[in-house]
Amino acid sequence: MCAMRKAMTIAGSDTSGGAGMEADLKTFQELGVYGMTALTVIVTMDPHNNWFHNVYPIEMHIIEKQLETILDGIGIDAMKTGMLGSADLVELVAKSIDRYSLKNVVIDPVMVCKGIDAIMVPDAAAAIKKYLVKRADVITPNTIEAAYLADMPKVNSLDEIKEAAGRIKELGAKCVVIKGGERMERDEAVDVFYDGKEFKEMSAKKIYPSYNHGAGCTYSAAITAGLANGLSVEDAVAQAKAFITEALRHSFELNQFSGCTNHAAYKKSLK
Ligand code: PXL
Repeated sequence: MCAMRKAMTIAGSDTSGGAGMEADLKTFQELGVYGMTALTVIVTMDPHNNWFHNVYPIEMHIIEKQLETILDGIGIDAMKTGMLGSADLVELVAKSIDRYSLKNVVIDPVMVCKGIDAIMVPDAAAAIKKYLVKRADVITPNTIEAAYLADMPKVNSLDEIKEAAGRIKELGAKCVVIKGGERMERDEAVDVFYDGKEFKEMSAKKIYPSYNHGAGCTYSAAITAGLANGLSVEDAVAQAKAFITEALRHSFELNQFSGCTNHAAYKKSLK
């Protein structure tokens, strides 16, 4: 018999396959972790209208049944959140983390989608700040989400990223990883890791063309898989950075609107 580590993602389905639970499951698989999903919303893209995203929520009672299946029925070694879509669902996730004493909790506070920098569902974002930040072993905002959580007008420079990481840590997250990403005002994509003791900068050269749809989901899923496999937070984040860097180096075009990260690239690079 083989002891398989298990991880759950509470996330939306990206029908185009690069982000959301599709990215999470592919990443879990690549890192040898058994993945399970509680599906929150289905996102479709309009090929006739500039790839416009539509979001279709799953009913709450169905999400509760999915959580019951996984948490009462099976059990997990780590979990992550993705697009939650409503304040009620954020509260349900917080209650489930407490009720089942869940460990290795990675919160990807998805509030914006590529190309749109406005917070998509303000009530859900406020609930993430109130209920989920303090329950996170690791929280992985991008610079827009970090600015919202840290209550700062903008987070673009390295100094601003560090300031935001400190503020988010004060809200109760155990460890903060802010993804500098392509929005950063420099040639390198710098992520900042802060566990309350020291700031660690992890930088990689920006890659063009940037087919980076799903990069945030993939990165946080790789951290989750590392934790499920028993790595320390620091080692899980370092492995995830290597995973996403390879996935971006081998990213590919999906169509004229979008291109996504290559989930298979990291494992191939090890051969
Ligand atoms: O990358 C953010 C994101 C998260 N989750 C789902 C998505 C997207 C972006 O399209 O569709 C389901």
